[in-house]
Amino acid sequence: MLRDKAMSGLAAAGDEAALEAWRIEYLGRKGQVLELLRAIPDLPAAERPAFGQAANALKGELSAAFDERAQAVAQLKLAAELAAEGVDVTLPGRRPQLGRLHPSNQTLREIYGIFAAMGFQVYTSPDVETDEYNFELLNMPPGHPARDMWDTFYTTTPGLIMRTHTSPGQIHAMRALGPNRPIRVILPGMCYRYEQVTARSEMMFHQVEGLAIGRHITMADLKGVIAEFANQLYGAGRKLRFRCSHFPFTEPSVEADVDCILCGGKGCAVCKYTGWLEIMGAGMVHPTVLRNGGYGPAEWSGFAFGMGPERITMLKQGITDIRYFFGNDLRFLEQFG
Ligand code: FA5
Repeated sequence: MLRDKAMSGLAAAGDEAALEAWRIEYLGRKGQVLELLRAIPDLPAAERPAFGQAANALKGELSAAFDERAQAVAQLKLAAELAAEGVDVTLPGRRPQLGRLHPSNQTLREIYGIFAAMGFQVYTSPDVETDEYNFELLNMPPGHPARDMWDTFYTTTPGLIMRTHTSPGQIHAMRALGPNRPIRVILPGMCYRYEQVTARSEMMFHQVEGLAIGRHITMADLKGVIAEFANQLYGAGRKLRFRCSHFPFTEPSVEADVDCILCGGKGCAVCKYTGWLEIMGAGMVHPTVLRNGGYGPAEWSGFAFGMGPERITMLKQGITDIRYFFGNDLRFLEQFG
């Protein structure tokens, strides 16, 4: 009778509070089972053993049933909690935002690939330069009028500047890799110029310099390398032309043009109706520069060139304003992936 009542009470206890009330009621110190045990001494002696045994058995049975029920109730509670905070697997997933290469870096990698196939290694040199490397060793002593071609950011440390072009890397490369060995390197990096920022000109932009030094290098090698590069980067069959130019660190100096990739040479707004697009400055390394790099000009010769990947990217992608490149506007950057 007591057992049945206790068991059905236990089955009905659905939470921790009800379980605790049940435990006190039946198994507590003043609970009904201990009451039974306490009543033993009042019983006739002959009935005591059997009664005691039965009461103890009931106590054991109810304790075990209690433990079992407590465990079941705890599991139900956990299941309810999980269901409440659970993941709705039917919701559509959130697409993770993928990073992508900056358009300048994409062009840089393309350039590295083309020159790597022609045996050019990448060599990097510092963004913060000395006046000596940026100008003097490149055949522009203090006061040389050609320095005006590069408006310079000076630092508060005398003689220390932000490099205005990657050409000082030519001297670093020759001194590090020479003197008695041929060199074939490209030197990519940021350049800084105290310039009016316009749609075509930034004050911070990349350049990729090229330098080849050897015993029998001629202008024909320069032409061949640039023609191969132009065909690879802008598509096969490009026409190339060299125009006379001047850089103090090359002699002779040229500027290389390709026929306009947009109008095919007919003339359009991008090529300013000339049919040609300038792609780089270049020339044969000046004997003074060779000497400053540790190479004797009687035995060694070389060519060098310098190009701007942002301008190249603008042409290839039809970007009309260079200021987008470092404006950090995701709407622009996300278009290139
Ligand atoms: C030079 O800086 C020379 N050092 C290039 C050179 C190297 C000539 C080796 C001979 C031998 P220039 O100032 O023209 O040259 O710059 C080279 C390229 O850098 C330009 O064709 C252009 O693509 C890029 N560039 C120059 N100024 C800017 C600017 N303000 N913003 C973006 N790109 C620029």
